[in-house]
Amino acid sequence: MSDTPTAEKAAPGTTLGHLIDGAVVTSQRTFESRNSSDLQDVVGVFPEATREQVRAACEAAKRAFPAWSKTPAPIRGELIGSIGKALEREKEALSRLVTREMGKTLKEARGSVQEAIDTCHFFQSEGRRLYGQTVPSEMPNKELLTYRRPLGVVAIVTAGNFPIAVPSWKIIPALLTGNTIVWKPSEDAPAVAYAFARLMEEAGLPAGVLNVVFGQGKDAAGEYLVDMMDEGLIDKFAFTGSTRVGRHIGEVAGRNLIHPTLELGGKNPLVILRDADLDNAVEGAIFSAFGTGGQRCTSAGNILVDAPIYDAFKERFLERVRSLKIGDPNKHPEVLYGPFINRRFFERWEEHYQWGREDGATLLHGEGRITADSRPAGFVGDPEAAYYGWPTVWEGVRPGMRQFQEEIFGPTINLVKVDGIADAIRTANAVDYGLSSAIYTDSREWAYAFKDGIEAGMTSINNTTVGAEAHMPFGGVKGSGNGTRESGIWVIEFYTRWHAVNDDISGKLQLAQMETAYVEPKPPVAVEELF
Ligand code: UN1
Repeated sequence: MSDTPTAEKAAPGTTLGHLIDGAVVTSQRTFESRNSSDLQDVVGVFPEATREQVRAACEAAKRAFPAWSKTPAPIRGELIGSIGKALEREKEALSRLVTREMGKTLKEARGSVQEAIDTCHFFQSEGRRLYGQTVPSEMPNKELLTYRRPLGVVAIVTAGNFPIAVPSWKIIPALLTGNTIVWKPSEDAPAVAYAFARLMEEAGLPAGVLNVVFGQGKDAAGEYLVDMMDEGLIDKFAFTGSTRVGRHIGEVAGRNLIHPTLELGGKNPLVILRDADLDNAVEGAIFSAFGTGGQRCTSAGNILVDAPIYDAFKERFLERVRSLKIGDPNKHPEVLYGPFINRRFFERWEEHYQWGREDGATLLHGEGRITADSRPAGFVGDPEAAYYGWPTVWEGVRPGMRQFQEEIFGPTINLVKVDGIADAIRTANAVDYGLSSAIYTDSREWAYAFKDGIEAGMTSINNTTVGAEAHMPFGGVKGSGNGTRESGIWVIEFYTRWHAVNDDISGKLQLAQMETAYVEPKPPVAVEELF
């Protein structure tokens, strides 16, 4: 280990660089990444990529593709294994950086780094498996084979709420299958992205295989990368973020005949039926609604509670909400959630109070932004150091109301009364999204009816809407995506194309379908006439 070069710590205020073709590249314009829990604390200064730099990154990835795609898959797999080892070694420091930069708790941050490590473990061995098939031919002396081929240059744009786990779901399988990459990480978490990229470089990636360009999305690096599809420099686009941006990426990809991976929003239902274990359901509902301050695409959006237990659930749920610990997760490890990741999310969440009032929902708990004069009992620390939101609970919310339909991405939840399993399924499906879903019940029939009838990519029975494991297919239906899946064996389908090969050694022209030597059947046998 002693001869391993260690990363130098950037002096405060030093602008870090993009990674393009193995070189560190800076830009004239820069932006700061700040500690989400303490806006005075600058985590790092990052370059704002120009269109030319984004193009140069794509061209570097294109140049690196032939050699990387010809590197044997087991060798690429071993390199992925080295990334996993580097992540394991740096897990604690990386987790602290995740907490500092985007504001989730350390427990969650460690979980999210572990998710990236698990992804590396999974794909390390996948490098020894990328199976094709041998298929019998209908002609003699001819063999049919299928191969998985890489796609080429993959453009990746990711969100700030899972700044290492979700990028790893894209980057690791893309690399393993032989593609090269241009990654534009979230402007909310560039420091985590930078550290992750450095660890991937450490594992020995050749220059140009992974390029990272920093910057904002709109009218900036993110949009330039989308434009590169029209310049013919990109073969695959993978995006996690809003449905609105996802639709735009899908349109540009479509006219370029690119099949993008789009992991978009959610408004995830959590159903609690009359026979549920209420203690378990309350705990699950609290974490689904308020874990990560509601800033997961898998967070619960509506809690659908069966009429006979509505009042009992509401009382217990509110009791837990009143005592929630909230504050700076860097200083107070016991908090359930920290600040908003950025001001935009905060403002959007604040606006939903207006929607609730206009649509006639009833506010049960919450007073908007947490300030010195308006702080919940469980708040610890300085509320003015960042954007913190009251845990907010509504009732009287019905399908059709904005807050029922739209993803809000903050600490807020709607309690919706339903009557039995059929009404629960109907109400759960009354949103334009379909990412995750959950039901609490002891009835096998009701659980079965739910998993059979719910329109969602993921369903938990007696567990939360969050917490998908790293080797299961992740993705949604309806407005939550375009049917692509990430993780496990399923993701491989979206970073490779099938190549069908037929290998004829007969030495003559053999025409399938036209000259196939089917056996002629003999005259029919009528069993009745036999005896
Ligand atoms: C996201 O919010 O984009 O299932 C991903 C979960 C996490 C991933 C969330 N494993 O909640």
